Amino acid sequence: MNEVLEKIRAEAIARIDAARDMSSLNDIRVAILGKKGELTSVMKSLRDLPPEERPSFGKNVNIVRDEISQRLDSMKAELAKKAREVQLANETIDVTLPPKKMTYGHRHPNNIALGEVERIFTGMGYEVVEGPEVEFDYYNFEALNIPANHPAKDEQDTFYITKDMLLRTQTSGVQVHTMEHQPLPIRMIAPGRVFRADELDATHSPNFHQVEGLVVDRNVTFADLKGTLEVFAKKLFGEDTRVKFRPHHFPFTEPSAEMDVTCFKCGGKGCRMCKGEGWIEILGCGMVHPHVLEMCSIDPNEYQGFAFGVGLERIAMLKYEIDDMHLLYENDVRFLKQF
Ligand code: 2NM
Repeated sequence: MNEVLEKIRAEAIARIDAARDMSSLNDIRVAILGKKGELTSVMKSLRDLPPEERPSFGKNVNIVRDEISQRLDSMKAELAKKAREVQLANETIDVTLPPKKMTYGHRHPNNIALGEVERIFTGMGYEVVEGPEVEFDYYNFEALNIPANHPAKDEQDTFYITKDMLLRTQTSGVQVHTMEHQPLPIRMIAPGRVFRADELDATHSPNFHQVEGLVVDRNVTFADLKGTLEVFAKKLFGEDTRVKFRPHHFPFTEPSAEMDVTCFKCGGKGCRMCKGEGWIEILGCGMVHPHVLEMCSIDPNEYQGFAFGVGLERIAMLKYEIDDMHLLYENDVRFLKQF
């Protein structure tokens, strides 16, 4: 065989045998068999040979080309097989390993408390109604009989968005919307987020949650209010709980009261929980002011209403004995999963 051919053949075989990956194998194929490859240029030199030598030289080029080509193919198959073996070894799964412990999220104490409050009132035929957190001044203050010069309207206490729009400071606007649009009678609670320009401390936050309730019907009296809220207190804090009403003032109710419950920790004897008082203040309430009913086109001579408002954080903190409100806003699962 021609010396040049033999040199190409020997070098090619050596390079192929030394190749360790697909890309170097491909480089070798291009360098030898490609358009500008060594063997291709040798084939092009065929026309420089005497005519009688051309057939045997051509035949030899083909033999060498076939041999190199076969060698490339078998090396390619071998490398692919090795790569697959490495891959399989890496992907081996030890099914006997112990499982990883999964950590779950947890319902927030506020949300657990809300669930209880909702269950108690829906059980008494109340509907749960939601409304906007951004409210008109009219629905948050004016329709609730809160006068323009009332201290609660101060920019120190209320987040205003424009002159007549604000972040609601109570959910009462939802009751006003309901009284304006729903047929009577009404039995509803309105849970939701409310906003006050307070600094966050152990018992205050600039945004917290309230549940307010409203009943409007014929022949509704303060006795209905007392009976309803007593049932609520017993269901929420235990059947032994007793309640007491103290006169209070709200612009939107007349008469108004605050309700205390006997301390569910000490039963009324006095302890750290109730600060030695035996009683814990739990909510504000009252008979809906006739002027509030009138502004919603409800005739106070025909219909009366009672309403109340509770702070959800306060209920959660009492029920689950949480003494710092910060904990309710940090959402540390180690804290949350205790309830
Ligand atoms: C409270 C206390 C007392 C109240 C009044 C009304 C409405 F819209 F019917 F006038 N909704 N909520 C109310 C009454 C809220 O929160 C401490």
